[in-house]
Amino acid sequence: MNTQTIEFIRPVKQSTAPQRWSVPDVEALFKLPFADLMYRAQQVHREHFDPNAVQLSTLLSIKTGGCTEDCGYCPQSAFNSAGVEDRKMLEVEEVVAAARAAQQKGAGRFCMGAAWREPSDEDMASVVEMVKAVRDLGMETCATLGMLNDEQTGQLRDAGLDYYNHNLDTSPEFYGNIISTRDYQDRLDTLDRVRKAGMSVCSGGIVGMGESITQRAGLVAQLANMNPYPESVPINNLVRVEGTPLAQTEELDPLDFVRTVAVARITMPTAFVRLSAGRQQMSDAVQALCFLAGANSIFYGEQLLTTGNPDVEKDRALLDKLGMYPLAEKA
Ligand code: SAM
Ligand code: DTB
Ligand code: SF4
Repeated sequence: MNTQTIEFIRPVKQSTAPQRWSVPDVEALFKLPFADLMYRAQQVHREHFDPNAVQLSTLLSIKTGGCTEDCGYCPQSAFNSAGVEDRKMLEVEEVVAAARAAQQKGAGRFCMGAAWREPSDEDMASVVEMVKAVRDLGMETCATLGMLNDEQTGQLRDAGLDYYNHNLDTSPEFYGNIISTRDYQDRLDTLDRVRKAGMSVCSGGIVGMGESITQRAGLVAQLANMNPYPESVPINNLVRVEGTPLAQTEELDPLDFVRTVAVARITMPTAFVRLSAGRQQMSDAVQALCFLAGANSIFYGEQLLTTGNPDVEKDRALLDKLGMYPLAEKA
């Protein structure tokens, strides 16, 4: 990378107007020398956040498996044979008990996930009760239930849902290699409805699915050019689950994952960038690099939806070792 390319990248601006990022601009960030990229990311991160505070979200699968969508990465798709046992929706009491336990362990946000293409009216009635009950505990609430219509976004907003998670997953160009049962535009439409209803948007993607750097840059550009960009951006490292079409995908170089976090931080300065799925397979050193790159949120608790996550003691030890602390526990 020569200095000409570095000059070509737009300087970080602090402005209320959204910054438009072209895919080549974002790709140029990906190709910066590692130290330059990390320095830029740290500068942006420190302008907007306490660099030692990390937001903790606990996930719960409220309805597992048997999903009608064909997402190539997902152990819960009925098209895949990952051996995930289908489970009907949990009862409100079970969800509240899990949320209370997560809160006692220090989680600030509780995210309820369901293996649906979209929720039915009956599903919505239960989810609304769950959201209200979790909110009554004093936790931030998040849900990820698939596509939503306007009525459903209104119901969730009225129940007090703080964040709705719906990932773009990858770039528009690579998307068709991974999913065929719904379009990229469907995802953008749901995010638009969530935004219009007045909830905060949580949207990110997965890296390590065999996409090119340009396609990885395409995902980040899509997210960063949303107006406004998401408040929360989960960056997932593909969990290669046996029985899914992506199980044999070549493992991503961990430094490329770190680069993705840094680029997300630079292009979405005020977003919480979450170091999401794939942490169980990551060394402490790589996770520390992700925090340096501007990640300031993690999934917390030994289970993601169907796959594992580091246990609470391990994460506490890591945060202690790095002199970091949960956002909710900040003095
Ligand atoms: N069914 C809903 C949907 O897809 O919108 C919500 C749940 S779905 C499991 C939420 C997200 O989890 C997906 O969009 C994807 O980004 C992520 N995910 C699923 N399987 C994954 C895997 N094996 N590795 C990394 N991320 C994964
Ligand atoms: C997100 O971006 N990652 C989470 C959450 N949003 C719902 C899900 C990760 C799932 C990993 C595979 C599994 O555990 O089934
Ligand atoms: Fe279903 Fe969501 Fe998994 Fe896709 S990612 S198969 S929509 S649970």
